[in-house]
Amino acid sequence: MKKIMIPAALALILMTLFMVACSNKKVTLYIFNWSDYIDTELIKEFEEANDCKIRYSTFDSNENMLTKVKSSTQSFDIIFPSGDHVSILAELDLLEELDKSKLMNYGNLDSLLLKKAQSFDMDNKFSVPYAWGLTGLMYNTQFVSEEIVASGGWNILGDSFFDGKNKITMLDDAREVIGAALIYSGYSVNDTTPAALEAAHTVLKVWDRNITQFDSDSYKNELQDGTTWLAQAYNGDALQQMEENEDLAFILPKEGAAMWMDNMVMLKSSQNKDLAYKFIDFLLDAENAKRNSEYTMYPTPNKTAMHMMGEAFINNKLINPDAEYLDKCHMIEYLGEEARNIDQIYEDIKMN
Ligand code: SPD
Repeated sequence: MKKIMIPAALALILMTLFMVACSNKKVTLYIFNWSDYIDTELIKEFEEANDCKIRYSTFDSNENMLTKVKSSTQSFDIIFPSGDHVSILAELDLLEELDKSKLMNYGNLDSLLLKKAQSFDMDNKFSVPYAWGLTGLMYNTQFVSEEIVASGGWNILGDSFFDGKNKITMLDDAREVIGAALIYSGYSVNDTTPAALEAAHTVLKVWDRNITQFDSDSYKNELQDGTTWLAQAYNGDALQQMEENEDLAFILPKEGAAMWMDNMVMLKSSQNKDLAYKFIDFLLDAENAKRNSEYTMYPTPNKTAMHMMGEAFINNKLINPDAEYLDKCHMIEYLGEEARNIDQIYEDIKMN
C-alpha cells in the first residue's frame, strides 16, 4: 500500500509545483531601445501596474539594431529607431500600422513635430515620436583648453593640437560622421550630390588623422578617465555625463548640427500587441514623459510634458537651442539608395 502512495504523493507535489509555476509566469514584453535612454523607474512602475515582465535590451547604433531585428533569432515587441530607420523598417514590412484609438495620450504630442516626423513616416502610420536631439562635441576640460575650442566649430576635430595624440572619437554612425563633415563644408546632412560628398570626404580625411575610433558608447567612460579627450556626442548623453563630472563640457558647433528624432514602433511580429500599446501609451502620459525627459536630458516631443518642465530644462540651450540655431540644423532623413554613397565614404574612412 505504502509503495503505491509514495509515487502518487510525488506526482501530486510535482503537479502543484507546475501549476504554481504556470500561474506565476507573467506576460513578457520585449523592448529594444538606445542605451541610457529611459528612466528605469518607469519600467518598474509599468511592470507593477500591469502585472507583467519587461525584458529590456539596448543598442548603441541604428545599424546594430537593424541587424538584430532582421535576424530571426531575436524578437522584440517595441523598438526605438531613429527616423531614417523607421522608413527602412517600414520598407522591409516589419512594422505594425498603429491604431491610434488605443493610444489615449497620443494627443499630448506636438503637432509640429508630428508633421516633421512625416518626412520619414508619411501620415505618422507606424511610429510615435519619443525624443529628439542634436549631435555636437563633448570634451574634457582637464585636457582640452578653452583656446582649442574657441573657434566653436566642427574643425576642432582637425586641430593640430591633437596630432599624434589619439584622443578623439566620432560616433559609430555613418550619417552622423559624414553629416558633421557635410555641415562643416556648408551642406545639409541630407545632401548626396557628388560635390557635397567629395567635400565631406576631403574634410574627413583630415579629421581622421586624429580619430582613434568610431564608437557610440564607450567614449562616455573614456572621456571621464582621460582615455578620450574630445568626442562627437549626442547632446542628452553629454549632459548626463556632465551631471556626474564637472570637467566635461559640450558644444553645439557654430555651423549647425545634425538633428534627429527617435521613435517608438511596434513590430508586426509582436506577440503582445495589447500590452505593447499600453507601454507606448504609458510613455505618452505627460507626467511620465516629463520624468523621462528630465532623466535622459533629451527634449520630448510631448507638448503637454514640455509645458510642465522646469525653467532650468527649458532655458538650457544645449537641450533647447533657440530658433536661430535650429535653422542651421537639418533632420537626418531617409535617403534610400543614395545612403549607399554615404556608407561607402564611411567605410573608406574607417578602413584607412
Ligand atoms: N543614448 C541615447 C542616444 C540617442 C541617439 N539618437 C540617435 C541619433 C541617430 N543619429
